[in-house]
Formats: sequence, C-alpha cells, structure tokens
Amino acid sequence: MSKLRTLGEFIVEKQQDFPHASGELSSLLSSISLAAKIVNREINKAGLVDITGATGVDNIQGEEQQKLDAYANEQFKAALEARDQVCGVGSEEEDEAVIFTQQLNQHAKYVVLMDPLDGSSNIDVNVSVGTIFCIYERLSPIGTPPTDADFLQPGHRQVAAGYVVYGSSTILVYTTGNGVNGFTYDPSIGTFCLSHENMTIPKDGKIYSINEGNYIRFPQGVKQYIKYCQESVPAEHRPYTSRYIGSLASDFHRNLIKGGIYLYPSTESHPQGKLRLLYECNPMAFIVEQAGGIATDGNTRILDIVPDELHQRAPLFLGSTNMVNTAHDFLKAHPDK
Ligand code: P6P
Repeated sequence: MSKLRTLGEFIVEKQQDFPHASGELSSLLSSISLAAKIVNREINKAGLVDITGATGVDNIQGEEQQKLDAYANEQFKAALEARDQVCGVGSEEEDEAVIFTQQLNQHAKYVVLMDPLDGSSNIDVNVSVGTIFCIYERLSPIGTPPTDADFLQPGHRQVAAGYVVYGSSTILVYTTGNGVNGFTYDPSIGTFCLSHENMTIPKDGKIYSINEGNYIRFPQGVKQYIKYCQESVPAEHRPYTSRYIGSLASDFHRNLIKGGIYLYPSTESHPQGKLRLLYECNPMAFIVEQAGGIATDGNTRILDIVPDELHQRAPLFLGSTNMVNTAHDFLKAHPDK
C-alpha cells in the first residue's frame, strides 16, 4: 500500500524546489485547493439545488454567465484574497482585473489569472467542467496596487499553473516548473491525495480533439490535418479517434494521460480563435511543456506571446509533440491565402 501523500504535504515538501518562496506560494496553492473543494461540493449538488442554469447576465466574452460560473468566481476570489499572498486576480468572469485593496494584499507578491469554471455550459447536462489558473510574480512595487503590466506578462514568466477537473472524480493537476503532478480528491477525508506523480504526455497519440462543427470555417491546413487523422495512411497510423468534451480542462487531461492533440484554430467568426490566452492557453501550455509536450498558436510558442489585453484570444494547438508538429506541417503546406 503506497504511502498517502496529501496535496498540502506535497506542496510543502516541494517548497524547497522553489528557491524564493518562503511559503507564500505554498499558501497560495492551498487556497486554490480549498476553493476547488467548495466548488466541487456545489457542482456535485447541481441539479438538486437551484445553482444550475444562467444568471441572465452575459460576461465580457458575451457568453451567458451560468450561476455556477459566478459562484466559482466568488469562491476563488475570496480564497485568494483571504490568504494575503495575492494582490490581484484576472478572471474570465470579470471585465477588469480585480485589485485586492487590503494593506496585506497590497504587500503580496503574486497575481493570479483564472477561468473559475471552464466549460460551464456542460453543467446542466452533467458533463465534466474545470477550473484553470496560473500564477505570476508581480512586476510592480510591493505595497502598491498591481498594474496592468502585472497581468499582461508572457506565459513563460508563470511561476505556477494548474487545472481542476470536476468529473467522475475531482482531480487537481499543477506545476511550479518542476514537473507535473495530479491529486485526486478523497471526499471521505476532504483532501486531495497524490494520484498521478510526475505526469508526462506521450510523444504520440491517437486522439484528436476539435469541434468539427466548425469544419467549413477552419483554415485549409486544419481541414487537411483532420482528413489525415480520418484517412491516414499507411494503415498502421490508424485508428485515430475523435474525442471532444467541450471543456478544455477535461479534453486536455485525457490527452495528457493518453496522448493526443487539442485544437482550437482561428475561424472566420473567431480570427484569433476562441480560447483566452491568459487564463486558458498559457496555463495549459506551461503544464504541457512541463509534461514533455508542446503548445503553439499554429506558428508561435504560446508561452512566448506577449499579451496586449486581459481577455485576448489565441488559436491553440496543444498536446503530444509529434501530433502538434504534424498539424504544423499541414498548416505550412496549406498557408491560408
Ligand atoms: P466550442 C469552454 O467555453 C471553452 O473555453 C473550452 O473549455 C472548450 O474547449 C471550448 O471553449 C469549447 O468551445 O466552440 O467548441 O463550444
């Protein structure tokens, strides 16, 4: 029977890997874990209590905000503010970055970017959803309010990134730049326990994840890559299989374990793709690189993109190295006119 290792123990144990964190990052990560437990509890009740459905409000993305989106946003903001390690949060559910005005928070050295409930349209139909987050050291002086520049850092400056999948079980996966580890929630003891140590993504895979409903609007290279997956020869390359849940955290988690590629390319309606660079693409790109995979916008490494605005979007090609590189070959062979 392997020794039970809780997320809290693991964070503290790995703290020395993080030279300039005297426990602040550990405390920050455990506040995220606390909020995830609370959100998990509500998700598991969805359908029994009036917390599903829409709020009747649209978020800045113009997407109908679900009640659980708003609930999750409030829970993560409250948990982050309470621990005094964070001076501000950028959230998919907030038009502007939220600045924590308490004196202790203004002396905090981290900012967080998050999608508090990713894929929330799945809630009402009992399909898995996720939380995606990442953490940066602020650039502005300690003791002052954070500035836009603190939130608009390129992804390679992340100090930590992670996601939670609220699915058949609830798992939290994160990296601080020293590999990727996964922790499954045990509700009987109310704790995340190490279940996936040192996760690595297979260099190759058979799963491609894309919303083929947008097929006619994809760039020619993407259309040709999809056809390659469907008809690829020689035969030993088959069988590719299409798996798409509509929740990035869930699709990525499966592909991280089994090998695969997730694609959300630019389309006519979304010339910059749909996914948000700061709190969807960047965290997943940090994690996949730490697990041995790659993440690009079809041309540029996601982590090298310098953001201009909080909610900017980017096309995303994410996953197993060989699969993403093959997709790149098709994009190069069919440059869009
Ligand atoms: P579509 C959820 O809204 C999300 O941001 C990702 O989690 C998911 O992969 C994608 O958008 C789904 O978008 O256009 O396929 O419904």
